[in-house]
Amino acid sequence: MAAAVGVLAATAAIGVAELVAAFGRNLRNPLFDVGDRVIDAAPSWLKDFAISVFGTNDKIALLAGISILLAVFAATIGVLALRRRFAYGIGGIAVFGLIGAASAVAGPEGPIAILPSVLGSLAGLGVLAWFDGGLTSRGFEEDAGRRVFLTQIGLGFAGAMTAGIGGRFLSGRLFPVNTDGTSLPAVANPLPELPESVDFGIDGLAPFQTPNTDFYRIDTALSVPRIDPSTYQLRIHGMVENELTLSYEDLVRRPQIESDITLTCVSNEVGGRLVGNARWQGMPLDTLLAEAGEDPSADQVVERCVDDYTGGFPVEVATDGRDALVAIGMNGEPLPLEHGFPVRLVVPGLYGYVSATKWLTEIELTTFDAFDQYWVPRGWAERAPIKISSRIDTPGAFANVSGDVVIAGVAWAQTRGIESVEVRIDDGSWQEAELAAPLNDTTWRQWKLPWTATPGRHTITCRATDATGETQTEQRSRPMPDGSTGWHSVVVMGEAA
Ligand SMILES: Nc1nc2c(c(=O)[nH]1)N[C@H]1C(S)=C(S)[C@@H](COP(=O)(O)O)O[C@H]1N2
Ligand SMILES: [Mo]
Repeated sequence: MAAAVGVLAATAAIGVAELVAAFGRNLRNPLFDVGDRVIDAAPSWLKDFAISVFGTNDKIALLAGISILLAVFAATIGVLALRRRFAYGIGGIAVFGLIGAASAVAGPEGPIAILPSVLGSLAGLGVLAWFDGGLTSRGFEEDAGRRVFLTQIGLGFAGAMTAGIGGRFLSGRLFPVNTDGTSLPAVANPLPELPESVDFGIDGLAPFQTPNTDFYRIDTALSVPRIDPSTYQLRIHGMVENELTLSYEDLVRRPQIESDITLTCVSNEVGGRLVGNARWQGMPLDTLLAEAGEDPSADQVVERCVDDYTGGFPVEVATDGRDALVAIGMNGEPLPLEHGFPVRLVVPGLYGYVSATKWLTEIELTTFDAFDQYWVPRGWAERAPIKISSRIDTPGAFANVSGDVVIAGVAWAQTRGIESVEVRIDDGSWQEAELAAPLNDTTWRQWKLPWTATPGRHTITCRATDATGETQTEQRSRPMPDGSTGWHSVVVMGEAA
């Protein structure tokens, strides 16, 4: 029973912290704050593992893991405090409060950021004190005492959950980030509408353009950064002649272009879904760099973000004519909060971790010798061009198939373009798939192949060749350190037609 009191104390602490956090623009629940630091400190094999096992649910898994650990600690503290000495309870809660406060105080809000941790800890202590002594004096062994206790615990949990859920509900409502009121400026030379020929429109096949709400999301931020566009600034500095500082208004007023670019995460496993295609709007990075006047001895563009994430990629990639964009729009809308509002970078042909930085605040010209971006010390490659890849979308794994079916999928080799895709049934010969029309060399291409399924179990395999003539290697490799390789296969069950 003392254990239940401990867990209730922790729940109350987190619930109150969440509620308090709702009352400041940059205040955060210490659980998220500490979680972010755990993510930053975690060894890369663990992150790699988390992404490969839980995919884009990796954060939910982390939070669940933290919650279970916390519950065990809380139960122990409860037992120690109520059965041994109350001082253990004070000590235990103080440790958590201090960890929360310490990790918060480094943030943009300054000292006031410890408020959620402090008030949360006090709530936890309050719960412990309330039950301290009461357990024994009220005679838990008697039915009446037990009923009172269980009622109080039940009410306590209800109260703590209400505070937490209320806080969640209020957060972002008290201090809304006005993305709706932000409208995209017109583009002088808008791209024509996407031709129908790029999309076969097959059920189960990823659409050519990924809707914003379906776009994969990968980042190390547990709670989405909320940047007010009215105070936003982008600084371009480092090895440049004239440092530039641009407000969101400044960026919006500059000439805009649109570009269709397929983004890919380096953590994408063979057959994985960490890839999506959008029409991005923004300004070309090379014109901004030219305006700043880059020092020719700089060889790395480093990006810094509000969540302390950093990216880094070769200067020549920014200036070789591809559409590297300081982007403010995605599929005709301002960037969604999860995808970097108000400003991010999108660079065709490079995996997202080095280039597609969200919530961007600084672009710094430097050298590869002088700086390693976020993932490099964690074992990922410094240079990260996207590898040629192809995926079977339909039929799905272990689908029952019969008669005439269409095998279809997508293939990508950004900045080279896809030349052909071949498909093999079991150990048969490679058959050339039909490709949807190419749009440009920075987007993926759909492919399809009709097939008459025969009874029994079949393995379907695909492989792509890019416009330089390179074919995907059969050799399987893990995403670490510079992207997965290998052919994607699915097993299907043929039934008599
Ligand atoms: N600020 C910030 N930007 C980031 C990241 C991050 O953790 N923080 N992750 C990168 C990674 S690994 C990828 S694959 C892309 C994914 O962009 P998306 O979430 O819009 O699909 O964002 C990149 N930009
Ligand atoms: Mo990524």
